[in-house]
Amino acid sequence: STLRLISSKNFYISTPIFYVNSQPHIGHLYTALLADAFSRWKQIKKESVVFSTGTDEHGYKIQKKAAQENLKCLNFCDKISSQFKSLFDRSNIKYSDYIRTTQSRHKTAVIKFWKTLDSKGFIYKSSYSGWYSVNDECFLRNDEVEEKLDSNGNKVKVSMESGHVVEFTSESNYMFRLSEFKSRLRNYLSNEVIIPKIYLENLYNQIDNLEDLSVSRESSRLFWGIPVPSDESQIIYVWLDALVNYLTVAGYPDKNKMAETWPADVHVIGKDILRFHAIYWPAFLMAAGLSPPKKILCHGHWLVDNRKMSKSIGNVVDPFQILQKYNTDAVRYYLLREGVPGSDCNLNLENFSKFINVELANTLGNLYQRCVPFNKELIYPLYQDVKSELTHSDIHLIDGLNNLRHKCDEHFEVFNFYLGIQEIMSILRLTNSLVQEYKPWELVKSQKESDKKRIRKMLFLIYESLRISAIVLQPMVPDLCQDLLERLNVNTDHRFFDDAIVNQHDNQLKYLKNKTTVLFRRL
Ligand code: ME8
Repeated sequence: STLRLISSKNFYISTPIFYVNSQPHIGHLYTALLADAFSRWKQIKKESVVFSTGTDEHGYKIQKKAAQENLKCLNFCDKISSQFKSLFDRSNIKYSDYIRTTQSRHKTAVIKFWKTLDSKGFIYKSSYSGWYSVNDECFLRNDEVEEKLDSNGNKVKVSMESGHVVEFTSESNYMFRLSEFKSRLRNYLSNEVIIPKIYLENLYNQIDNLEDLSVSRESSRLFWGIPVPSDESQIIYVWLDALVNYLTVAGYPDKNKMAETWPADVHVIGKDILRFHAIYWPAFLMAAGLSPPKKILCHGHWLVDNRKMSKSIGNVVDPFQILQKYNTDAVRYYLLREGVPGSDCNLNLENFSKFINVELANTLGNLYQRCVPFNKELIYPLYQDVKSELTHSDIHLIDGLNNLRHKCDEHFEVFNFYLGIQEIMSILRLTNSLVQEYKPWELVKSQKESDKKRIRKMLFLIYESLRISAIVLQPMVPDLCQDLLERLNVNTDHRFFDDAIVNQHDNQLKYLKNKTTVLFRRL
């Protein structure tokens, strides 16, 4: 076992670190949920996982916001960072590391990383003039800006990508030799790094136009950040600073620690920050002699009633509010059930209740309720008791149940939680319709010996269907599944991938605990 410890690498999954310049919204929660559900699935498959999330706390926007609120930068960051943390705690996001870029371990990592890039000849000083977007903290080429009218009717230049106003700036900066990485980046991306594939094409176009990248800002303008080692007049570019968080979590620069975690297995991000993760970050890592991430999961944005969430429209959804109104599992279920990573998703509160009521309360909850009246003796039949009586439809259901974990795995491994959920619901519906044919409301009153046999068989199927579904539903609705598995009296070490198979060798008595209360209340 010592050998295994030394050679085994953790599965490393991350969310972006979130800017503390605004409060958490439903989009941030979605990203964290995708990573959380994935991480839980890996754990169900008995892999050891490092799952990081946290906050991005340096940069001009934050410096400005803190000043507006009359707070010291760090105090302002503490305040917002703790809101993200409590959102994640409240939502059952089971991260293993919460990183903040203001932590000293992170500063050490950034400085070491900068020095490595510098010593390998990838950084040079140059003066820069061009368009700068304060909001996006990036420079833009002429062909990346356009003219627009602002709310007062004045002509302004804006970034075509983000729509944020840009200003013409001249300053002296350190540059990173990004343009040297074109072919290595193309090669890297050709290895199915980006999931889903649809986000790839646009990246190739961007690589064709790559120029060197400014990686510092004059500290006269921006003080809230990590100074360039040996040149205090410059602050390290917030995106370089932020991206290094993934290394900090992996224990960089400690090689022994890193061996357990690096390279990252998957960075989960929204489409707005794909360029930073799929172009800049791998290039930085290659330059530093480190491996780039194995996969990048990119997802679309949440719209609210088909409109972009924005403060000016006033339709930003506060996740705390919906968590309060519904419950954690309902919110998790809805976002993962309705979210399709390869496209934008639409939040609609009517659909919200519909999914929860139809699928969790009815399909799952009612199946559970079906077996409650039969639970008088508290004893459930074993496979041996029923196997000689199985019909074609019973066997069809059993086959489906035995296959379910593989179907889920296929979908969950590429973050298509919605498809896995659909498989689970479809097997639960199949169970429900089979049970319907047994006419349980008649069976419950019957004293006939032949009916007793039917009851045993039906209960066996219900029990196994509930147990297996609950195991594979754990990543999405952990509390509900824990409750259900406890009612079904399933031991905590039997809630893993390999346990999600119809039990043909069991000799333990099964019974329901806490059977009388409703499993999942309708919204
Ligand atoms: O970009 N729908 O932080 P950020 C879905 N600090 N997801 C959304 C969303 C929406 N409408 N809006 C935001 C930053 N997101 C940097 C990251 S990483 C080294 C540094 C999610 O607070 C999505 O994942 O602006 C997006 O990528 C992330 O929040 C951006 O968060």
